[in-house]
Amino acid sequence: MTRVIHTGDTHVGYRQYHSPERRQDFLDAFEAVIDDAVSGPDGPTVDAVVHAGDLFHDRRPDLPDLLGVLSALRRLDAAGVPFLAIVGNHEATRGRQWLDLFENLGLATRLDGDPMLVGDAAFYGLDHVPRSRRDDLDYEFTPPPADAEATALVAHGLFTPFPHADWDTEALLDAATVDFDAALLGDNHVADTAQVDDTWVTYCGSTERASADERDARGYNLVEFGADAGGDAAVDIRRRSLDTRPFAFVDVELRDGEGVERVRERVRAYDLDDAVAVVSITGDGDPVTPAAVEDAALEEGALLARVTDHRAVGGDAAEATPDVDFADPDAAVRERVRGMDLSDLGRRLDETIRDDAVPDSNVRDRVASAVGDAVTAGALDGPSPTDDGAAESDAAADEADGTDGERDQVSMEDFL
Ligand SMILES: [Mn+2]
Repeated sequence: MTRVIHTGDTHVGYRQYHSPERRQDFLDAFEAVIDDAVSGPDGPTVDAVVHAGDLFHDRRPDLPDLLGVLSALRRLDAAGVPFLAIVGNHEATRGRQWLDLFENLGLATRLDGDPMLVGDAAFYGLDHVPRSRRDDLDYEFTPPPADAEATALVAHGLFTPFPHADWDTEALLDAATVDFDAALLGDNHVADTAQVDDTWVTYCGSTERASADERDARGYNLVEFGADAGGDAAVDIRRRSLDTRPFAFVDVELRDGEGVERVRERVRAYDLDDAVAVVSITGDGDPVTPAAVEDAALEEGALLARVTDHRAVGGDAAEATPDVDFADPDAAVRERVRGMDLSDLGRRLDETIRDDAVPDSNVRDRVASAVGDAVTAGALDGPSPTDDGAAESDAAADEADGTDGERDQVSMEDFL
């Protein structure tokens, strides 16, 4: 029998609501998972920790986050528990990945089309692949060793039959040259499990709330691979919850004549000690100043408050406005953009332009490089943008030296 922790979507380095405490929370959640892996009464509780992508929130994590992850991986390594991982969409770069650095240090194994045997289960990996390049995938995997009793594919993307899916699991499993017993997935932050034909397909969920609609308790999967009485592979998937930052979801429906005092009263009814207060206002009533609501939450001991007014502005006749997130408009925009049908290139450009960590002076180069990259990948039709030679030469240079083209930022290459 082989027993693993299946985790993912850790998003270490995410400074949610611009809060340094929240940023620490994401690293703490990763450490809590590692704690659970190494600290059974008789040593490690599992044979491996499997990470399904988005370990980091960003391609260029800051040093404290890197060092935090490194030290957690060292603890795992010292306990003799392998860390098997793939690359998610948040951390994907062209060229080398942080995961390659960890592998280089002997602290991780990057899963791919070749089997990685742990106990009697063989693990394979499929990094996140943008939609535009999926048609080229052949899903060819090296057959498992004869003594493997079970096979699992670790993949990052939005797979059917779960919500927001754009990647057909059934088609993937049909095309795959290995008959997988389980698919351990990342990307969708909602934990869920289903069966597709004979394969168990499961999302482990995120380990901290990366957005305010992640209301359920956070956690990870504990997955056991064994053989049933008939000798066929048996897969057992259980949820384990994590003790994360408390969130208080305060939903207030205002009636005519009610206003900020009613909202403040509702906020005060919650235990907000060190909590993130997520206040949502619907209904009618008077205009509400978010700052006045935030003050009430902070007086109750909340770490921070986020107030969203879902009501129409400008009277009954006005159309409902998009939800505005006063505490973190950037996150609100990101959520909406994610819901739109943008091409991968569009999304990359949007990320680049929006990313605070990219100095303004670098945006032009990065956009040019992203466009050049898309041209190289054949994602765009028509002639290449020859009016901007930088695009192609940048991309070509990056291909050649395997860097991300940003030597003035902390880069993985500085560590290799
Ligand atoms: Mn994610």
